[in-house]
Amino acid sequence: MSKPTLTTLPNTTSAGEAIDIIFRDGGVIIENLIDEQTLAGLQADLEVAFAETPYGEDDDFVGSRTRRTGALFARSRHMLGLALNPLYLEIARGILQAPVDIWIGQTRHTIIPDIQVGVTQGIQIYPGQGSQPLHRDDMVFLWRHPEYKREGRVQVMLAVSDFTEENGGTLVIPGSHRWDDERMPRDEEAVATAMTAGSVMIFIGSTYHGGGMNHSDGPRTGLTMAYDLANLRQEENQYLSVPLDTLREMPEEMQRLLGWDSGKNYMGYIQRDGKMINPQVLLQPGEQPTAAVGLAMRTA
Ligand SMILES: O=C(O)CCC(=O)C(=O)O
Ligand SMILES: [Fe+2]
Repeated sequence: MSKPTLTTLPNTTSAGEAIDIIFRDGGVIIENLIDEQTLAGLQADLEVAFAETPYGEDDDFVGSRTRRTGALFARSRHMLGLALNPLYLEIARGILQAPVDIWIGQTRHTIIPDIQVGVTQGIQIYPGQGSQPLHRDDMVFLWRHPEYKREGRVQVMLAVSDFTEENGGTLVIPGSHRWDDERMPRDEEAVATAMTAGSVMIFIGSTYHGGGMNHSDGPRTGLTMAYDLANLRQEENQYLSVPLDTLREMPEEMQRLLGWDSGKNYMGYIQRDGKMINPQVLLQPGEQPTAAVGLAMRTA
């Protein structure tokens, strides 16, 4: 029996149709989502960023034949062409902004959650890179399935170069968004995302996926960003409430408790020199050690 694959839709599809398919399969491919000018701009800006980005340090998750760059809204004005793409934004809002009913006193209020950008990353997979372990990106929130009964993240993977099975097009397990947290993903259940540059794969945080093995003779370049539920953050924004000079005088434990921290699930990292590092190092005096955080992290 052949494996289930993701559906490919034209960019003229309605958000409603795409959302139905995402809820059915966990993701969908949309052809030529962004225009040629945006694609060319992102290609050029990412090329500059990757030229100064070393390979990742480990093969546990980030890939030692993979370059990763971040802070993409600082690096490219063309990010707006992706982030404000009406179809992607409508799909993200349609999935994430499911209303929540609460009581305040005896009055019932319906809250529409806000959404915000949760992550940006350029990912360039080179020949020789093996496949990434399959995972759910909502692991950063330690999301529980099916208990949470809603989605926390709607992610887009833009093909900056063509994605093929041969060059490491993102591996996805269709339908895996419905699995509980006990079920282990198996490599043989995953299918590669094949799409031309400018097309995207839109998927939800609960779908198992991972970078594919590149056994072609050239790099595969992808750009990912996510819209997340904006309530998954501090109520009072501590980053903007406490000046850096005040923070620097505090014990490290307090700095971490104010949010200057990131753990094994990567939540809160910043990208530096190809690594995802803990923001707490920015508060340390002098030369800053930049040990990578994440699943392979060796220090707290
Ligand atoms: O590069 C890819 O295709 C997917 C990468 C990924 O899923 C990740 O790094 O979380
Ligand atoms: Fe991922």
